[in-house]
Amino acid sequence: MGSMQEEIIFRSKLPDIKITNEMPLHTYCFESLSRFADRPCLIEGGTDKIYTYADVDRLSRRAAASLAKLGLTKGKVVMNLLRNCSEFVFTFLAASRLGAMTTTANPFLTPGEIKKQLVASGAIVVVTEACAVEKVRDLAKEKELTVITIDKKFDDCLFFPDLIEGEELELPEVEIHPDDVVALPYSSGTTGLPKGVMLTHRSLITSVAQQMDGQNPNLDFSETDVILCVLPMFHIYSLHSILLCGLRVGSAVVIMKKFELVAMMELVQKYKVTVAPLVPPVVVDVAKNALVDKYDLSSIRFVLSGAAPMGKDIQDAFRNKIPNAFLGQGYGMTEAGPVLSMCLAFAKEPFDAKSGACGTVVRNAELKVVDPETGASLGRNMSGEICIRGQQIMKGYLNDPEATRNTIDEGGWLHTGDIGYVDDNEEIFIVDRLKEIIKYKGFQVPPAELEALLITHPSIAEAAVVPLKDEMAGEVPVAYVVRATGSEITEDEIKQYVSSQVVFYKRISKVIFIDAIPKAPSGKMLRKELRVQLNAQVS
Ligand code: 4UV
Repeated sequence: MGSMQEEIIFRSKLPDIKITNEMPLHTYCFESLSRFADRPCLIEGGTDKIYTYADVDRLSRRAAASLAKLGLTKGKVVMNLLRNCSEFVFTFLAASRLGAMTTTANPFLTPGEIKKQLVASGAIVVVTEACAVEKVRDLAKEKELTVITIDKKFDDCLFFPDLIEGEELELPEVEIHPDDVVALPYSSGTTGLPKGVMLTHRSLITSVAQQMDGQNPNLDFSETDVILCVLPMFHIYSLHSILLCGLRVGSAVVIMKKFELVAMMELVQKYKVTVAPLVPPVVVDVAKNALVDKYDLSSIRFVLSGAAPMGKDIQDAFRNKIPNAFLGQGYGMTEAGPVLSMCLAFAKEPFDAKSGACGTVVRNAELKVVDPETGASLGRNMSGEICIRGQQIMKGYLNDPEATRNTIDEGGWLHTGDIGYVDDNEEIFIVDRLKEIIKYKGFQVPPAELEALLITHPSIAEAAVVPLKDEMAGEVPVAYVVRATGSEITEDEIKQYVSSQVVFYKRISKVIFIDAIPKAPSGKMLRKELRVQLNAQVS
C-alpha cells in the first residue's frame, strides 16, 4: 500500500536550521543563562513573588540534590501533581538534571485517576499541594512513594521549602543521553486509555529549537517578553510553549494558578504581558466579555491559541476587539513533541496568516496528508490524516510497544488522527478528527476510559461515548447506553455514577438510551456513526 507511490511532503516556509540537540534539556534551556541571570524568570501572579533566572537555576539544583537523596536517580519518575506554581518548574528542571523523568497530572483528578497514573508511570515521588494530599495518601502507605507538599506541612509528608533550603549542594554526576526520557505526560493518543508519552531530551530540545532558534525564529520571543502562563503546566502546551520556550530566550513567565477572567486581565495590565498563550474558550471569553474593555491590554503583541479548533469567526472577532494583539494558532499533540505547526505571523520576519488556519508545519520536520482508507499521500487542498516526521516526536508510549507501532509507522511517521489539509500558502486547516478523543476546553476526555467505567455498572450492558459540539467547552462527552436486561437505570443515576469517579471535565453531559451500539462486522464500535447522528439532531 502506497510504498511505491510518491510521497507528497510539506515543509515550513522557514529554512531548516542547525539544531544542537545532544545536550540535556536543562542545559539547553539555560544555555544563555549568564545573559539574563538577574532578569525575572518566574513571577507568581497571586503573591507577586519573583524568581530571577539565577534563582531558578540555583533552586532547581537544590531540589535536584534533595530529590537524589530520596532516590530519584536516573530513569526514575517523579509526579508533579500541581497547579501552576514555581515548584513545578524547580522539580521539572531538577528531574532533568538527575536524568529522571517528570510525569505530570492535574491535582483535580480523582484518587482513582491519579492512582492509575502513579502505578503505570512507576513514580516514586509525588510533589503536590495541600488540596490533593489526601488523594495520594493511601497509595503512599501501600507502596514506596514519598509525598512532598509545597504549601503546607503534614506529618507524613516532606515539605518542599525545607528541601530547597539549607545545606550546600551535592549534585550527583549523572550522564544523560539525548534519548533518555525527561517528560512523561499522559495522553490517550488516537485510541484507548491514557498512556505515558516518552518525550526525550532530544525531542523536547528539537521542538523548542523549531520555534525559538535560528535567524528567523517561528516564535519571536525574547528576554524582554512577559509570557502569561494561565494554561496548566501539567499539559504539554503550557509546559513546552510557555515554560521551555520562555526559558530558552530569557522571557519572564507570569504564573496564574487558575483561570479567572478578571484576575487574568489584572495581571496582564500589571505586568504588561506581551504574549498570551490561550485555548479557544478563553479567547471567546476575551472576545465577548465586556469586562475586558476596562483593562489596558495594549502590551500584548501575540495571542496564541491551540489545543482545540478555533473557527474563523472567533478569530476575526478577537482581532477586531484587540487589534494590537495578533491572534494566531498553533497545532500540537502531546505525542508529536508537541508542536506540529505554528502561525508564521509570530515569526521574527513574519508572514501573513489566515484566520482559521492552525499554522504552517514547523522547521526541520516533514508533514504529509494521507488518505485514511488507502494510505496514499495527498496533495494540496485535499483532506486526509495529518502525519508528521522529525526528531521532535515522542520516543513511544511507556511499556506499550503495540500502541507505539499503531501511532508511529515503519517510515517514522506519527499519525495524528486529525483530518486536515494544507492550502496553497502552506497553511494547515484541521477539519475533522478521525480519532476518538473528545476535547473539553482543550482537556483530553478519552471515550474508552468513560466506556470502561460505564460498563462496570451492573445496570449497563454496553456504552459508547462520543463528542457533542458545545459553544462553551468546544465539545462535551455524551454517552449512548444499552441498559442491562430488566434495568431501569436513569440518566441522572448514570451521570452521578460517573461524576464521582472522574475529574470534572470528563463528566457525562447527556445520556441517550439505545437498544444496541452500532458495530462494524469486526465488532468495533462505530462511534463516528453515533457522533454524526448526535450532532445532526442537535444542530
Ligand atoms: O495531546 P493534546 O492534548 O495536545 C495538545 C497540544 C497543543 C499545543 C501544544 C503546543 C502549542 O504551542 C500549541 O499551540 C498547542 O492539545 O491534544 C492533541 C489534539 O488536540 C487537537 C488535535 O485533535 C490534536 O491531535 N488540537 C490541538 N491543537 C489544535 C487542535 C488546533 N489548533 N486546532 C484544532 N485541533
